[in-house]
Amino acid sequence: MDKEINRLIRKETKRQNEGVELIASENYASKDVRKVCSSILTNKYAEGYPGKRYYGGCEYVDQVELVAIQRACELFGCKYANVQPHSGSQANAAAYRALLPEGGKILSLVLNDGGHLTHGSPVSFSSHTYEFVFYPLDKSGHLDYDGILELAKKEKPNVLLAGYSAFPYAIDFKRLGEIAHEVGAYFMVDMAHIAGLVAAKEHMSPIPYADVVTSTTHKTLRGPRGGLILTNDEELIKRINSAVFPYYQGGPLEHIIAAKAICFKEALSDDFKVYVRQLIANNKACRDEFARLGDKVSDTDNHLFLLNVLDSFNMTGLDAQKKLELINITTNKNMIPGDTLKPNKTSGLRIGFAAVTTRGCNIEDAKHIARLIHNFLSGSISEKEAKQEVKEMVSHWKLIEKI
Ligand code: DSN
Repeated sequence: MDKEINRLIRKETKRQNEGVELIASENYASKDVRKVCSSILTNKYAEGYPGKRYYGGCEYVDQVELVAIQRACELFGCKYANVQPHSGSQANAAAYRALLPEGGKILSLVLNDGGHLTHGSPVSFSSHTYEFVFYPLDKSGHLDYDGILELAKKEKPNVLLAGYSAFPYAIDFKRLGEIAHEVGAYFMVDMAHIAGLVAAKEHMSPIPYADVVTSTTHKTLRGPRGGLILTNDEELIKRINSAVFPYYQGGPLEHIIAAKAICFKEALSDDFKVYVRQLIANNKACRDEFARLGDKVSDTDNHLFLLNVLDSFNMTGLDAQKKLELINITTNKNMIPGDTLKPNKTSGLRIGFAAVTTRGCNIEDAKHIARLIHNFLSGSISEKEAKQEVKEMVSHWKLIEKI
C-alpha cells in the first residue's frame, strides 16, 4: 500500500487507540462496517434509484440499496427512507428543498445555542438560500416551548426545525410538532446527534410527529460517515428523492450505503440497546462527578453535556481543548448558552460519551475522567501524571481495530 498514506493511517490508529475520545459526535464503527466501506461496491456508478438507474449493471447495488432502505424503515418505524445523502449537511439541504421554496422561512435554534451550521449560520449555504429566524433558549438552557409557539405565530415560518448539535436535554418532539402544525408549518427534525438514542428507544422518536427527519449515521448510531432522510409522507419522499438526486448529488456511494445497511442491522440488536443505556449512564456519571467537584456544568438527559471551563477553571474553551490534547483527551470548544466569548474562543467544552463507551468505558472510568480533567485543568496534577492516568485507563479498553 502507498507508504505515505499507510504511515499516516498507522499514526491515526495509534492516536485513536491512545486517546480518550470525548467529541460528542464521534464514534468507532464496527469491523463489518469498515470492511464494507472499503468493498468493491465503490467501483459502481448507480445514479438514480433502485429499478430506475442511469447505468447498466445495477442489479446487485439495487438490492443493496433496497436492503438499506428496508432496514432504516424497520429501525426507525417509518414508511420511506432515502439512504443516499453523503452527509448530514447534504441531507438537510435536500430536506429544505423538499419542504420550502428558496427564500422561504425556517424557524430554528442558532448555532451558538447548540444548533448546526446548516440551521442558518451565515457561513453556510442555508442562510443564503432561506430566511432563518431563531428561537431562543430559556435562562436555564432548556427549550422554551411557549416562547417558540409565540414566535412561530408571529413569524409564520414554512418550517419549524428541531434537533441540535450541542444540546444536552431531551426534546419534546410531540410538542414541537403540534406547534409547527398549529401555525401551518412543516416540522423537520435533524436527529443526527441522538439517532442512536432514538433507535434504542432511549429518546422520544421524532418519526410520529415530524414531516421529515434527517440524520447522520456515524454519531451515536455508530455506522459509516453519511446521511439519511426519513418520512412517512408519500408526496414528500418523491420531492426528497429528486432533491438528493439529481438536484444536489450525482452517483450514490453504494459501498457506504451497504455499510449503512450493516449499521441499521447492528442498531436493531439487543447489544446496541445495552450500549446506548451504558452510554447515557456514563455520560451522566461524568457530568455528576464534575458537579460534585464544584465545577459549572449543564445537566444532561442524553449523550453529551457542556462544561463551563471559564467559570470553573478560568480558561477559554479553546485553551482547555488544547490543554487536554496534551494528555490525549480529545474534546471540542463549544459556546454555552449566553456565552460572552466569540465562537473561536468560547467559554465551554462539549463532552460526550458515544465513542469511549464503544471501547468499554464504564461508570468508574467516566467518573475518573471527570476527576482527571478537573485536576489537570485546575493545575493540581502535572501533565506527566495526567498522561499516565490516561494511558492506564485506555489500556483496559478495546483496541479500535477489534471493535
Ligand atoms: N459537526 C457535527 C458535530 O460535531 O456536532 C455536527 O454535524
